[in-house]
Amino acid sequence: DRVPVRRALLSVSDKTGLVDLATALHEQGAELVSTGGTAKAIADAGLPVVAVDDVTGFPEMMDGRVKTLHPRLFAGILGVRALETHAAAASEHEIGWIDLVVVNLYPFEDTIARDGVTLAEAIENIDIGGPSLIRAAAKNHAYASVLTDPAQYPAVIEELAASGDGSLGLATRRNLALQAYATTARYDAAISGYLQEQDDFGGTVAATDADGNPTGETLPGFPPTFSRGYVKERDLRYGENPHQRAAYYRRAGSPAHLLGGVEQLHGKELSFNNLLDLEAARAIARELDEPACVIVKHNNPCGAAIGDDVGQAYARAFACDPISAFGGIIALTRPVDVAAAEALSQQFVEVLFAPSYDDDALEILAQKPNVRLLRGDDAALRGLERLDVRPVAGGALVQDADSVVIDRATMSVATRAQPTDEQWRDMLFAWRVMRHVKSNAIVYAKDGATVGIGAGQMSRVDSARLAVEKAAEHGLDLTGAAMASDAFFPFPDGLEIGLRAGITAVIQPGGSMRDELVVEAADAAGAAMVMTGRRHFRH
Ligand code: 93A
Repeated sequence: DRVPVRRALLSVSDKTGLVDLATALHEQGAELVSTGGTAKAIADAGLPVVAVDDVTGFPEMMDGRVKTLHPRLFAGILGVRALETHAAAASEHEIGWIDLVVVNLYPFEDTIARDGVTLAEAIENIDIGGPSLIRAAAKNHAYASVLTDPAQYPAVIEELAASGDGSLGLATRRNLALQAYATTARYDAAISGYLQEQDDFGGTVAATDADGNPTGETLPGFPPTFSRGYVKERDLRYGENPHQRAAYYRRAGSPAHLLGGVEQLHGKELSFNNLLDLEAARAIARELDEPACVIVKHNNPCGAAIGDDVGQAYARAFACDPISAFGGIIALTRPVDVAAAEALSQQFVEVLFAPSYDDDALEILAQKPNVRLLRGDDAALRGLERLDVRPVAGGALVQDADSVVIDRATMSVATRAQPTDEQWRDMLFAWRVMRHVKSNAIVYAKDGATVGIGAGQMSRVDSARLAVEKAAEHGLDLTGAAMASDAFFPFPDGLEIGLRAGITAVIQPGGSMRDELVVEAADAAGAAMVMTGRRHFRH
């Protein structure tokens, strides 16, 4: 099951390691066939090389768009050596077998990662001949081998030398074929992902109003097929539980760093759950322009607050639910100073995420060996995640991310009482936090800090009640607080729990058949109610 490499086709954009590989192939007697730039690099190293033009009888043409797309090459790769008919066709058309294809592709991902790249430049960097060669050789791995990455060369050079006859084994060829298809799959996924984010590529859909009637406008649509390539960035020790395997993948075409640009400055390796909760904490922190702190446990916030500085914001976020905050994942929106570091180091923190750390602050925090200190600039990420994808049996559900701008101007007051400026501030703050809380979500906020969070209950009334009970347990007074509800109150009962606890302002989408009763309940208590017209479920 070993195949000696007698003839190799080399066509590489990344010339790293090329000369070493070509030398090894030449030394064991293989003929080298190559495209323009690659042939030049091989010839410059003093090795004999045949130009593809001399094999195909065609010049490379159309600015290199057509170089290797020729039956002399493809038949040489794809022919089944053991079949007499294939062998006869090969000799009739003077086709020589190609036993090894070495190709790495036009750097599409690097191209689109460059600032200011145009669509035309990106398109010119879509490799056509390369993936075809790779796929052909991978298909015919019974006879041919395929290399797609300089990192693969050393092991192959070693195997060629060790074999004695310059051959590669079946296990190697199979493994290389698998890697080859992963490479072309990722390559096309990067192209598809890129085009997906360009205007005018997803077609259009007819816009409808809330009742489903066409408005006459058209909107950009989702592409007919949804494909996104992911590339493994690192293995994780385990998943949500120790018996689950796990890894972190980044999207093909996005830069090769952790989670969109996070740097770990200190502490243990990040776990699967750390990364999951960090995502939740950062999403809320990105909503808040002020100095702010968000503490997340199990993907829900257990406290969030704005303040004069992040130290104060932390203290107020922590006060919302000090018991749950133990071992929390914390995101801050401003650099960490000494005062904040001192406050934070009083608690058991699993992960701390901030735009930066003052030197002295870092020193204080780093005294704890385990706390994972992360630095990341999230301003650049705002509004970047456009799609929300969730796997379901046999496929995935895809929707726009719920990143629509929260704008007071689109909201209306439904009660006799008009909200004060402070009530507006607390309602809007609660609203921003609330849309990241699992439904049914109820958030109570006062003076720019959450004072009660009811998350993930199957009944809205339970979320409203649990948050009040926890606030009482932690000695928090809801008198004068604002209440936010992610969807309308179907009955007044949920709202009444808040009103009895002392809230004086409530923000909710409205739109229930019984809105009138709900407004009546608010009016009876003298509370102000704002209708947003837009709900924020997070199931
Ligand atoms: O434009 S292409 O898609 N047309 C082709 O026929 C073709 N054949 C190989 N690009 C093609 N290639 C690519 O050229 C290879 O995948 C490789 O990335 C590059 C090597 O070109 P050179 O040897 O001239 O540097």
